[in-house]
Amino acid sequence: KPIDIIGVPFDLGAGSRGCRMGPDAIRCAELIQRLRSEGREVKDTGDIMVPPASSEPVIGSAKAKYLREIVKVNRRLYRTVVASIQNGRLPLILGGDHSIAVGSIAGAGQWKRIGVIWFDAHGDLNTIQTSPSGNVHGMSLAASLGCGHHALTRLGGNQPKIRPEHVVLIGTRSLDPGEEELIRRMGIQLYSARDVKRMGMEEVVQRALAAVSGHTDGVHVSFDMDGLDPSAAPGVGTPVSGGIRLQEAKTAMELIGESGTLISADFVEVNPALDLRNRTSQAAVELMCSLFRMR
Ligand code: DIR
Ligand code: MN
Ligand code: MN
Ligand code: MN
Repeated sequence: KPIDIIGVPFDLGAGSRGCRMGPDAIRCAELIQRLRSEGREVKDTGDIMVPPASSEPVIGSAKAKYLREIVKVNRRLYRTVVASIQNGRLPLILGGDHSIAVGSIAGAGQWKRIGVIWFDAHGDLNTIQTSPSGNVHGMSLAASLGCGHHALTRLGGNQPKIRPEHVVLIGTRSLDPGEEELIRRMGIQLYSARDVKRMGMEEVVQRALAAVSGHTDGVHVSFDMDGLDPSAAPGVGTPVSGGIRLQEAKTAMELIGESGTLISADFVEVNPALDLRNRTSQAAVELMCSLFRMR
């Protein structure tokens, strides 16, 4: 399928500013040229419009910073992703912080039953009740599962956008107590960074694909660059040591690409203001080339 690049220059869901520059930094790492030299047809659709920050991050009592802005961006992204898929194309979303996965997953799941593979150091399974920070990028996977503030869970329809048995986390190594609880309660499959070291990425991805693509129409990949070890991806807002190696992640992308199940993908949390010579964008481009390699 031809690829639609969709930039989302938005960082109000994160605790630190700067990943709004992610889409352009990834373009500067020659994403389009590299995907074309992999033989893919690519259209850069540009960036979606993002609202400015209100003066107060928290309005009312809901403990979710910039919730209004986040809902606005995600509604636009949701519509853009739906249109791209309806046109027979494959949306490739460039973040931006991970709160935008709410819109991309709602869009990808609009007509299809999707599974999700979520690469991240974190779970992003907090709700306004459990979040220690109030940052919505730590709540987006929970919202897609139907848990959390209704402004997020009802975006693109009232139903949960994904089922817990069709979600797999990979690379996890920093979970809050409320997230652990949700994982246990919903029975979500998780392969920590240590599990990847112990079992090998091939085994992990085979198991993940079996879970997410068995009873679904296809797979959405959501890749938080902090899932990688900080030595490979230093330009992220919340680095955690002991992450997965770039080569391991490329293997994962190749296996998912080869499976032929991909519906859409997002690559998020690239923060050029914290990066070293755009290394994190370069790593993201390597991963996308592996995912979209023609076979
Ligand atoms: C933390 C950090 N669990 C939170 N989450 C991050 O604020 O909810 N997710 N950084 O990517
Ligand atoms: Mn993360
Ligand atoms: Mn199933
Ligand atoms: Mn994340």
